Amino acid sequence: MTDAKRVMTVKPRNAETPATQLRSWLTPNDAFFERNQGLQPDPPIDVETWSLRIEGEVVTPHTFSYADLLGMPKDTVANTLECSGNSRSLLKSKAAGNPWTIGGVGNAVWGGVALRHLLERVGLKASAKHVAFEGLDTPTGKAQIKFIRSIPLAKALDATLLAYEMNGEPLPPAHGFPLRSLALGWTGANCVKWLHRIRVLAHPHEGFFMDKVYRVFQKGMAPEEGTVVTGLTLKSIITQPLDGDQLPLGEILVLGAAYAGELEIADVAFSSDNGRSWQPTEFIGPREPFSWRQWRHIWRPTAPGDYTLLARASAVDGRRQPMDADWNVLGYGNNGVHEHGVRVHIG
Ligand SMILES: Nc1nc2c(c(=O)[nH]1)N[C@H]1C(S)=C(S)[C@@H](COP(=O)(O)O)O[C@H]1N2
Ligand SMILES: [Mo]
Repeated sequence: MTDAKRVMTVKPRNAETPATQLRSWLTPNDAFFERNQGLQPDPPIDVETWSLRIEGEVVTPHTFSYADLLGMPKDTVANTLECSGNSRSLLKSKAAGNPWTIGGVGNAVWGGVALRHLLERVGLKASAKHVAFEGLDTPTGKAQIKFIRSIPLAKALDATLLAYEMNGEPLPPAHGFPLRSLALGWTGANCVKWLHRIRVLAHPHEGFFMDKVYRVFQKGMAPEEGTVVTGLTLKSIITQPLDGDQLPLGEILVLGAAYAGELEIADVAFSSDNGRSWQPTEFIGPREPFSWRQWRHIWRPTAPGDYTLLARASAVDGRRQPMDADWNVLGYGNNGVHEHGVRVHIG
């Protein structure tokens, strides 16, 4: 059963990828985490009747069909997608939200059209500043608030993909079929599924999913005063061995991944003595912008006992993963080294 997703809520569906499925560079589509504020369109959207409308601060609003998009220049981009709340349950002091461990993340190769091409087609007015994305999922809760998120125009033009393929297959219904946005290197909340409308705005979109959540704030602050989540935080995870494993004394292959969104990982250090000393690790697998690096280390414990294993990533700009997470009310961006420690028993 270790390979099944861990379902946290059923309606809407929120489920995380098991650590065993985070050991390869590509996360299989059927193991990829699911995060939903609303209900997935059921039955799946029909591409014959579906369309994508682009309007707002544009010169010529336009409606694109699925065939129109397939006919445009195709981009294929590897991108690690992570939920802002990933690792929340590992925080030392509790934060509200889905209790993710490390599995609210995955890496895939996405096929689609750069949003820039569509924005060039419709033409931008001088007033264009933000780009809002709207999906076709059904809102839950009494207030019936749609999941609408906007990103700055610069990000929309530089590094945003409208994806219709995931790991070489049509985008699966759970991940936004027929089309989703991907603000490359940014948290999942900036990557709207079941996309059907894009509005170019003169200002950020205002609404629950912009102003009350997906912001980093402290107790006593209004959520609106917090900063909006954007790029993934610099982080490493250990995917083998698993927390609580009992292993015989001998050589142990330690596996993990490290990622930092728009920033490249420089190296990952490993400790088996709770951070007193550090050993280098070795990268394995592809190196692509916006994607995690897989790493490994051969650990040779010399005595039986209980050990805490830690991994610490550095980025090319010299930044290092913090030893302890910066706590915030909604528990976003947990990248603490200690929080991600794995305890094992040897012997
Ligand atoms: N339409 C829509 N898009 C959405 C969401 C949603 O609830 N509705 N959830 C967002 C969040 S918070 C995350 S983390 C990612 C998760 O993408 P996945 O389910 O494909 O892993 O989708 C994002 N896009
Ligand atoms: Mo998320």
